[in-house]
Amino acid sequence: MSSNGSDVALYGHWICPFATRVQFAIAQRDIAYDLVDVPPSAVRGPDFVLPPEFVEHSPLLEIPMVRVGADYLADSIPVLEWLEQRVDAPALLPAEETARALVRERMAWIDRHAFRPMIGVYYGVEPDKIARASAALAEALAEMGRWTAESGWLAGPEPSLAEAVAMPIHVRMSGLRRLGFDGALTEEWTAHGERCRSLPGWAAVEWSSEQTDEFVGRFEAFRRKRRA
Ligand SMILES: N[C@@H](CCC(=O)N[C@@H](CS)C(=O)NCC(=O)O)C(=O)O
Repeated sequence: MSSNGSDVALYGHWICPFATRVQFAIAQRDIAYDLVDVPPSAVRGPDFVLPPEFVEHSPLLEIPMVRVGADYLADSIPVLEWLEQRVDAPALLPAEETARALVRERMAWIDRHAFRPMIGVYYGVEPDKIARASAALAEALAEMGRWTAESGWLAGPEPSLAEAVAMPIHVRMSGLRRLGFDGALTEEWTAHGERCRSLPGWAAVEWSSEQTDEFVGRFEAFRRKRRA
């Protein structure tokens, strides 16, 4: 049992950007949790055995999955929302309806317009595909930078679940660069990244240079294999 009366476990892995969203939110809200390391299938060693409760409760066998007490849920954005309801801790979703709607709209926008091209950059094999994903990502990050003009944050006056959804992009930016992301970043987006680094949740998700190297190395190997 944690100090806030909940009992939370995150089934995830550092390299998974969807798990990073949830881990950031949990840490930012100062929720005590256990981390159960479940690497994505491409990263699992041959002897890795999936925890039985993960097999039972993650319908697509995807991380992140979260347990609160005896209940389980998978899928990052629903999990972020669920944790807001289930765990009594500082909120990242505002109480007021209009403000809440803005956060939700922006989470969905980031998922579609920034996350997809971000994944397109590192899963890209052909240079023209990588270049197209890169241009789309740069455009999305410029738009997100514009959202921060007023308050410094993506959706309202405080850090919110929109920050949680976007955080993996900041975490892996230097890796994305090495994998071919060549878009120009706006000052607003870069300043948002700096602001995010000062949040308490950042330390839980930040990558070491070894983690960046591993991320880059895995996707370089993936490209070599595909091109062979
Ligand atoms: N829509 C899901 C996507 C989660 C997802 O794609 N997770 C990947 C790892 S990054 C996964 O578990 N893939 C299955 C596998 O590796 O076997 C979410 O937002 O949580």
